[in-house]
Amino acid sequence: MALDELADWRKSHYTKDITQEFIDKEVILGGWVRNFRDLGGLKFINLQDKYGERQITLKKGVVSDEIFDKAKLGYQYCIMVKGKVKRFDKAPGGIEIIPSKLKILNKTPEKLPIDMTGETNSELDLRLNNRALDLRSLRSQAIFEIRAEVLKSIRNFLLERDFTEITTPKIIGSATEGGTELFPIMYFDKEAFLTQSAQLYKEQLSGVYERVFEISPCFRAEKSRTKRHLCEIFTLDLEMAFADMNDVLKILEEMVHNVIKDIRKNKMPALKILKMDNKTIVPEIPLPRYTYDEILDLITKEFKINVEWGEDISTEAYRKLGEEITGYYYITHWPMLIKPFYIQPSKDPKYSESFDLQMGWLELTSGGTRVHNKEKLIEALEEKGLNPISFESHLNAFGFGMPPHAGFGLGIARWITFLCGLDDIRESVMYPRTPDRLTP
Ligand code: AMO
Repeated sequence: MALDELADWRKSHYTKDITQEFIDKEVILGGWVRNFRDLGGLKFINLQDKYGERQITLKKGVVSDEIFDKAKLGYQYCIMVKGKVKRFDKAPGGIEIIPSKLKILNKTPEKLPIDMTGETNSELDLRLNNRALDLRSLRSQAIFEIRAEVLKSIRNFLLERDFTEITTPKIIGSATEGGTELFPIMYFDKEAFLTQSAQLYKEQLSGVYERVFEISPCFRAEKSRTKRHLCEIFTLDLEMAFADMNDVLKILEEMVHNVIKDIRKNKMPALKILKMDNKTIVPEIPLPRYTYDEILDLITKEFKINVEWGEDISTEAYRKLGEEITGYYYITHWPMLIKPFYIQPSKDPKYSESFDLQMGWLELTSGGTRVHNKEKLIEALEEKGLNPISFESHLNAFGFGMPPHAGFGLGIARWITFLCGLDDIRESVMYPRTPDRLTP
């Protein structure tokens, strides 16, 4: 079968635009065949575009024989339809389109590698292998609609509060988080690295624009094969000058509250597709706050899991913690021993002015008050076994009146995983990168 040309056809609307007000009007829709039924003298096509779907109805005798015979379609064929909008209560949205013309722009193999009708769940790796197709599914569409809403809501929230959106380099000359987990690259004839976080630059820019944020990719060369780790992550990095950890805790919990309110307000259909409409609840703020010591007490005394003071909390302990504390909460004042050089020690220097935002067992964010005194920052680097010379250009910025500042980094994919009720973080990223996955 020869394919049709696009020629001068253009969509008049998206499926979402076609409401009852369009009854008897002519429209041109374009998209993919999500489903079709052939009942002999009657054919139904579910045409799907980026926003949803509409039913195209072809009844022998009502539409021309030419178009009736042409409508031999396969799943995910790319089509355009010109037709009249009619009321039909049994169709989705109470509307059907009676076509006068049909263009078949592209075809698919008879058997698709994954189920696109939503009737069965294909295995995630198979879906990821065929991601451009999989992303058209209603489930994937719902996930990425929610992701878009989260990003929009974060931006609106921060821009309204005097934050400036910054962009910082992703190719760097030395480690930002100090030490391991860097991807080396060749930068002409020199070795360079992909950035692990916007940490150093956002700190420097807090000394310029006072309140800054960036939503950008960072790269973690960890060989962690878990359902919550990626090698290319996307983080919200925020930094505030003339502020300490308490100001950051406040702005972060307000932002979380606001984002979830926006999702509930604007993305209820997507939440329903994901069966998260009753589970995505706006948290009350202020969020509960626990110190590291309090959490350690709970883990060792109540759960009887052995964690030495000064150690990170194990996955097993986090899992148990998530059963006990189900919502969002902060863990503050971590041992300085396990925090990076840029974090400010507390009055008792065993502890630090740092925090994590947790959602049940999952860590979403870490942050804290930073060291802004240049001499102290040099000492802190040395204490962590890092060479201040490698950080020379960063340290320079601290010689020019760096204000006290604090901030956080939030893993967008981890948050989406939770908000959409996903089992595996890879589903929350369009093209995930893990130790085992570099394509598509
Ligand atoms: P951290 O390294 O804790 O802090 O990263 C911040 C947040 O990013 C997410 N995250 C990840 N998500 C998926 N896969 C990974 N491999 C991964 N690693 C981290 C987590 C985490 O909480 N510069 C500091 C932040 C700051 O202090 O401002 C930083 O990068 O959700």
